Amino acid sequence: MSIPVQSPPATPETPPSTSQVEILALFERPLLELVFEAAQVHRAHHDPREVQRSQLLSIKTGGCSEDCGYCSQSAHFKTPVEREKLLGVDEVLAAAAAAKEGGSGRFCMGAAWREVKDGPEFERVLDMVRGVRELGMETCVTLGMLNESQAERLREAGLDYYNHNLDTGRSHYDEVVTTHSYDERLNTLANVRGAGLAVCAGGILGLGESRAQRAELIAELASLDPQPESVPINNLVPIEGTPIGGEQGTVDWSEMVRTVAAARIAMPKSRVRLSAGRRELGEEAQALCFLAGANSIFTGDELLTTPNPSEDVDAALFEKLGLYGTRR
Ligand code: SAM
Ligand code: DTB
Ligand code: SF4
Repeated sequence: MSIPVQSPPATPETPPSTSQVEILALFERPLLELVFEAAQVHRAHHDPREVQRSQLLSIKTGGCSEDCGYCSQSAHFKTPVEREKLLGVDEVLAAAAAAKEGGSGRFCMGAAWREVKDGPEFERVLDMVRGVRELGMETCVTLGMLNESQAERLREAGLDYYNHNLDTGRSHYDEVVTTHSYDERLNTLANVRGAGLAVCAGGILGLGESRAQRAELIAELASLDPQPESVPINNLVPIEGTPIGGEQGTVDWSEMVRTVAAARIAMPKSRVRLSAGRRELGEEAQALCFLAGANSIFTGDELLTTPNPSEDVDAALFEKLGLYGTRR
């Protein structure tokens, strides 16, 4: 008798990790139950009235070689954003001084680069970091991918945080970007951590991802060891001319609240930043996000290329909610 030969199973999809399953279970809970649990975790690790404030500046705008499907600065899409060269150090330091005056404790400088290249422009960014440090502010940059020695040089210049987002779940990444990989993002985060810098890593909602892929993103961030000190959660700001901005729009406010809550429970000690998209969220949804554990925001009228609530609007909201802004 011949033994029937079994054909191998069809290539399985990567099974979800245990933590992804656990985090997805959080997303599936009744919203207010989830918010209550997240608020308890938040209170166990943080002063719930305190919200840290950072301010952004785009130091090099547009013309980026990458094709991130949501981004106003990609050279692949015709968007309203005009290209600008790398700013001068004096202009950046003037903006940082104004941000400090406005109550921000951290100044975050963003460049529309695929990666850092050694040379005069990187030297200029190092001078910006030194200058912002001398103003007594915390420093953060987001410059795309970087290698170990560049991370080391940034740390020596006085950099505190490096921002590099995973943006979405691994299984959705190729739908969003084709010019670099998820593993390249993780490799940069490893170089940042290896140089002793603090890690700022988060993502965006509204890229056409499923709820399971949102849970995948939070699980991936929470699995970084140590966990990121800072976790920005952005709601997509739809940009005219981009492939994602046109079609899919932003997610419902309740999904933003769920994601903040899941991030708070999975990363209890991190600062969870309610980042891009606050204008569209409105006061009530922001209030729920703060209750669910968001404890950091970007301040100032502009993010990188899009508007953000002005300082007086935020001050009125904080007053109403009994929150206070902190620099650290
Ligand atoms: N080029 C660098 C990089 O990609 O890491 C730094 C700048 S990039 C603009 C920084 C982050 O901003 C992105 O990773 C993404 O999470 C966020 N972002 C960009 N465009 C956005 C949009 N339209 N809505 C929400 N977040 C956005
Ligand atoms: C982050 O997570 N969000 C910020 C910062 N890190 C660099 C950027 C938001 C950009 C929003 C779209 C824009 O202004 O171009
Ligand atoms: Fe370039 Fe960053 Fe925009 Fe991607 S997100 S296109 S890497 S600036």
